[in-house]
Amino acid sequence: MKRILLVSSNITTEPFPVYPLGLAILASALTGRGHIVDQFDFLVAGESDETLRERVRSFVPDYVCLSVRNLDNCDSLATQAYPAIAKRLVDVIRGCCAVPIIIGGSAFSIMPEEFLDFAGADYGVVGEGERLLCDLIQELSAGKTPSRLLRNTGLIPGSEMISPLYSRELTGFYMESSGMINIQSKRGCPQKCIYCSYPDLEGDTLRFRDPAAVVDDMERARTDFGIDSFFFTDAIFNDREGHYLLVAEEIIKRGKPYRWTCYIRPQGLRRKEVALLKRAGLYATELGTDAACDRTLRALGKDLTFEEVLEVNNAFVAERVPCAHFVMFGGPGETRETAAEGLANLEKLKHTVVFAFTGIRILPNTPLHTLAVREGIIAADASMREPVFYHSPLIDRDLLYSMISDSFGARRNRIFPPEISQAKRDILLRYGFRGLLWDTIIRFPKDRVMASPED
Ligand code: B12
Ligand code: SF4
Repeated sequence: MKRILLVSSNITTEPFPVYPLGLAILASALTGRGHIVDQFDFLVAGESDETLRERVRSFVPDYVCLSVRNLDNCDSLATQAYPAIAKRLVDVIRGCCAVPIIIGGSAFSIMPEEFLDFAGADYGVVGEGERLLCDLIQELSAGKTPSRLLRNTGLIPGSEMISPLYSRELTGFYMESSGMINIQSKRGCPQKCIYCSYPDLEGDTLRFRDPAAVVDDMERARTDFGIDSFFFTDAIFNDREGHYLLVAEEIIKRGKPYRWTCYIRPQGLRRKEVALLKRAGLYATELGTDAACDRTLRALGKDLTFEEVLEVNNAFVAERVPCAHFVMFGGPGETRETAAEGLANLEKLKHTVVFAFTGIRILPNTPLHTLAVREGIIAADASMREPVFYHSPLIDRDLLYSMISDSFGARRNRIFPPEISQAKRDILLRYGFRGLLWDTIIRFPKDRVMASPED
């Protein structure tokens, strides 16, 4: 039995602070192997190095595990980068104890070799960590010398995925700051969008948890911590096989109401499915629309059409469930014409919110990276740790910026540049609202009296 301190390094509060679910899963796995685990969150600790030092000194760990979620905020217009924080925390931990430091998490796993060297941790675990971390600690405790960087040889089947062990201290903070806790009903994504690292992180086949186990986790969170609001962190909630409908049915069957939200791929979802999700507690959803016209959707490998996006939007409006579209302009193939076509298309999306971004964060091991190398935008061996964005060479960036700004105008439900959304959020937070918050902007047809003209 060892004493293991888990540390979340994520301090990003935009679009809202997110519960470190990875930490809760690692805590569950390690506790299951008989270890004593403590969960520390640098954001909850007010980003205080001294508080971390105190926790290390008082807990006296045999191992410290650092979780790194984000590389940056993916906003080309107001970039923030986070790897330096991970490095700083490694230094702080080293300065007050001499135990092995193990690093993992999505940001780390996107560029493990480079990140391990940069942060200076002792060991790194790539991808899902619950099994490998337990094995690594067993080996180290047995005096063996495992390799510095460990990779999974196979992915954990859905039926063997374990429940998270939420921490009281952390749930209190996140319910207060963002009004929700995270949960996962599956892993993996079979789509091949050219800029995306999710299939690399989670695998390209869907691995489903038992819907009953998922809802058991929700019930336990309510019983233990009074939580009834969740975000499903699945890469795509509405999988083609329809597992998501089974999860919704299971929630309904238990007869206990929850509020929850998720990420939806805007394809193949009709009013019937939306109605079921709504009955199960879906109160709003974010749509991975990503591009605004068929040419750019195709260039991004989205495998969907704008007509399909429109149909899904209309299904949400018909059921009066707020939805928001996230759209990136300036990707491969973007020209003045496609931008104009895309902006005209977005006007067809009624009773919704649109968040627009320009440029696409280039991540290693993606087709976008290969394209950017081919087009001479980056060198093949360039470090991707600090954010580099793909901007279509076929349209001037300032022109694109003003086209989007002019088209969106001052409308409350059209958000560009992305940073203005935080100012709007801050106002709502001050009034005591919690959750996604953009959903409070939307007015459906019956609410016309309160609607702003553009709705
Ligand atoms: C759901 C999600 C969201 C939701 C979160 C909602 C919520 N309430 O949580 C929303 C849409 C709001 C969101 C927002 C953002 N996200 Co996001 N998000 C995800 C997603 C799909 C899943 C994250 C998750 O919770 N997974 C489930 C948990 C269990 O997995 P995990 O944390 O990775 O942990 C496992 C392993 O990593 C590992 N592990 C983790 N820590 C450690 C530590 C050690 C020591 C070890 C051994 C192992 C280990 O073991 C865990 C269990 O298997 C990932 C992509 C992905 N597929 O991973 C992107 C992802 C994490 N997001 C990303 C980004 C950039 C963001 C934003 C900055 C975007 C933006 N500008 O708004 C914000 C930041 C939010 C914040 N405050 O941090 C990036 C981060 C990397 C990067 N490019 O910088 C990712 C990887 C997507 C990507 N490829 O770009 N996100
Ligand atoms: S963008 Fe969404 S649908 Fe496309 S590969 Fe990534 S997770 Fe899958």
